[in-house]
Amino acid sequence: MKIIDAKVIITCPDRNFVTVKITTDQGLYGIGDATLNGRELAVASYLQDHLIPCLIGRDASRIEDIWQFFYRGAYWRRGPVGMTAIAAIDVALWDIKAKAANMPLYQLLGGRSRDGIMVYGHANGSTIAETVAEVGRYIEMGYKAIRAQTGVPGLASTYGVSKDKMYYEPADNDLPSENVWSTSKYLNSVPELFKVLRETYGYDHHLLHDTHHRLTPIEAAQLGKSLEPYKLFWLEDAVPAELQEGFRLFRHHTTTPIAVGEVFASIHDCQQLISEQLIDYIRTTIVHGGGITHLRRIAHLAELYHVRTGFHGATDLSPVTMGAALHFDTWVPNFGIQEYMRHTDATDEVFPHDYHFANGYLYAGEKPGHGVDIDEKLAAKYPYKRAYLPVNRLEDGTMFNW
Ligand code: GCO
Ligand code: MG
Repeated sequence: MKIIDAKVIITCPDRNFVTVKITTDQGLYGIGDATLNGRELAVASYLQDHLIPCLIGRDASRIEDIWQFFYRGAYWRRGPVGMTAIAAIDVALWDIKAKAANMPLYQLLGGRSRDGIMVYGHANGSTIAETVAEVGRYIEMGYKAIRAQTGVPGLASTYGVSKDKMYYEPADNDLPSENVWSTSKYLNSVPELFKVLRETYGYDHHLLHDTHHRLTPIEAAQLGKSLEPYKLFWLEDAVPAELQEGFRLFRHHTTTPIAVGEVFASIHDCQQLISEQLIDYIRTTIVHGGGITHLRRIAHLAELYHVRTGFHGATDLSPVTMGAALHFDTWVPNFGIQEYMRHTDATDEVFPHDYHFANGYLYAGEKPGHGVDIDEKLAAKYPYKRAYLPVNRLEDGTMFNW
């Protein structure tokens, strides 16, 4: 089965998405997501200018060989731009293989391990009272797990808190907007949120929180400890993880479960975190971690060390990633949870898909492949629009982590 065409489609139905479409001489095609928020055109160029010329004419069924060709063959390995480009091709090829086998992708991966995929939604508000009300709205919608973020008194804006609630959009400006951050103000406000949430709703629902890489290991230890009475499902990205051994200090001071990894691009970014049992959930997902072929290796390593998956699923990951992730989640033995931020109607129309939400679970569809398509005519109506994530400064003006 020869690859006769491969192209990159860039579209902006409320936000930018980069998609790869690969067509074979047997008339089958597959699609993969290549969206890297705020750096979309770099991945598009990497694909168009460097990978696609090498792809035409290859046998579409040789997924592993093509993966190795692009990974080892690049000489410069593992960066997010390259790994996102490889992931897009990999997912498109798995889509083709599953279509050729006339099977939903999860069957090809090893079959069903569970009935539904537990997801968590994002509740946020500028005050604790507003966030508590939002969590209530998610409980009413049937969610079993909810991430809660709230505004920090004294800070003009906070990560994860948005006006448009359900469709929280992380990239918000043509050039990066600047936010101001104070760790001490933040650390004083978070435990109160979870105290009120548990007093209001009890302990039947899973609650999660994302710190977005803002703390040092000892600050993360303090936060984890102060949240212990509220039994979080996880505390996410408390510490930036370039220094994997830095998690030892954090880990040894708290029993709050730890999640990290949405910005990782390969197994080498989390090998120590996993093998030293410094984390409980690995968040690296298909689009930024080299596709299904590479995520399988991460999941298998994680399984050895009691680490479960908790795939990133923000709105900047397209429905194509969500579809592929749900098939992976349906199969993977050490599944933990799946993030689910809803896409807008315009995005859903450009990417018709057969997964659905019911009662706090998402369900992968039964169509052959990963079940997500792209409406190219509609996609062409939404041209690329530059958009960046915000950046962060401390109150004295020092550049800090977003
Ligand atoms: C999450 C993430 C997002 C990221 C975004 C960056 O947990 O969903 O932290 O909010 O900031 O995906 O592109
Ligand atoms: Mg996050």
